[in-house]
Amino acid sequence: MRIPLIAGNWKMNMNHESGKDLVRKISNKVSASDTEVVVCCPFPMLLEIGKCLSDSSIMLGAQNMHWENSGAFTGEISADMLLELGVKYVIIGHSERRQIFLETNHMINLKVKKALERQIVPILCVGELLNERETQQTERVLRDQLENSLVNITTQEASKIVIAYEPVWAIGTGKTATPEQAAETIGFIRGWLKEKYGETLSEKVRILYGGSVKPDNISEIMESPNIDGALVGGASLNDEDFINIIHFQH
Ligand code: G2H
Repeated sequence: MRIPLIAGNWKMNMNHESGKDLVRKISNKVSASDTEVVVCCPFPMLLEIGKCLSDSSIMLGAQNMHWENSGAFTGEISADMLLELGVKYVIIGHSERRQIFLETNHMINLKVKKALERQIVPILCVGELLNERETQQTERVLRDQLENSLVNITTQEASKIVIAYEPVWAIGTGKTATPEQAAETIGFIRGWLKEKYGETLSEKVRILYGGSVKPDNISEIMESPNIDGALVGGASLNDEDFINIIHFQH
């Protein structure tokens, strides 16, 4: 059985005060339940947000990390630095990192490997651009991203990964993939996992949907048995919206 996961991605939003206020409100309403909840806040807030979450079942996540342990990498953050702050999850290869900061599948692969080595759960993001979907290249693009981001990742390591399918054209645009598109594409990803790592592994890995997830579309997205949760951007910045997404099944 895969435990559902709802992860909030604050991106470059909030400050210490608004962030602490938000997580206090969320943790008051979210008890340890059958859904895991992660809050991925900006680096400078990890310490304080982590303290606010210390008595809660909500886990702390980061939005990126570097693959080296230490060294001359100005502006970068290592896995060990994240561990010191209590980080349990890290988003890797978000489309904004791929597109704006030109991260390649090779860099993403190194990050996934390092996160796994340090026992931080990587949330590996994959997804196609609008023109790729319109020209029927979605599966080719996803296969390429998955194959190259998971080079040298063993079956045992792969069982720890979370994959987030985020169609780039649905991110922050208010457009959501239809439940059928999300289910079909996530079904393809699970099929790829089965081909590469076997059926047992493919049934273990959690696959999330991301892209304009809101309280009013989460139930239909989660109808597919292949979809194990959501990576939520904009709606994770509002306590009521995020709580309603977490509690969607009730
Ligand atoms: C996709 C998502 C969270 P939003 O980036 O990763 O953001 O929900 O705002 O589309």
